[in-house]
Amino acid sequence: MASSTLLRMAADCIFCRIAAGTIPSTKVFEDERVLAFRDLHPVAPTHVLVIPKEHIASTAHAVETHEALLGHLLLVAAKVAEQEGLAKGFRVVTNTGADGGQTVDHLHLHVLGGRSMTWPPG
Ligand code: DGP
Repeated sequence: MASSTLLRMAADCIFCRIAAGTIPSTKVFEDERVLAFRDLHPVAPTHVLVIPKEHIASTAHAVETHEALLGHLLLVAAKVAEQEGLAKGFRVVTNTGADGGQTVDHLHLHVLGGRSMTWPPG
């Protein structure tokens, strides 16, 4: 295995297992560093999660060495939105920690679209 594909994984992390392919998902985009797949409980007509394959628990756990990866995640979110035909707009959300509403402790971007979003979020 190439060293670039030796990614850190966390035991008992659902999204690490999805990234490894041991839990199935409906993939919409994948490259060496990230995976995008449809959310199991969509809250919008389009609801895709974009995750790093490397385990990072949340935005709050990201460090300087993740800078390029974090930028890549956002670019992939935009690519997914284009691929999904969200020309009228979309929302990218990353819930962080208990008060942020995070339920899966593996950093992920929600790409939401296909309907008009409200503000402020609940
Ligand atoms: P958050 O609450 O921000 O941590 O978002 C976690 C999202 O992950 C939530 O919208 C539901 C989704 N989710 C949880 N488990 C699975 C799973 O096994 N497969 C898929 N596709 N999505 C999942």
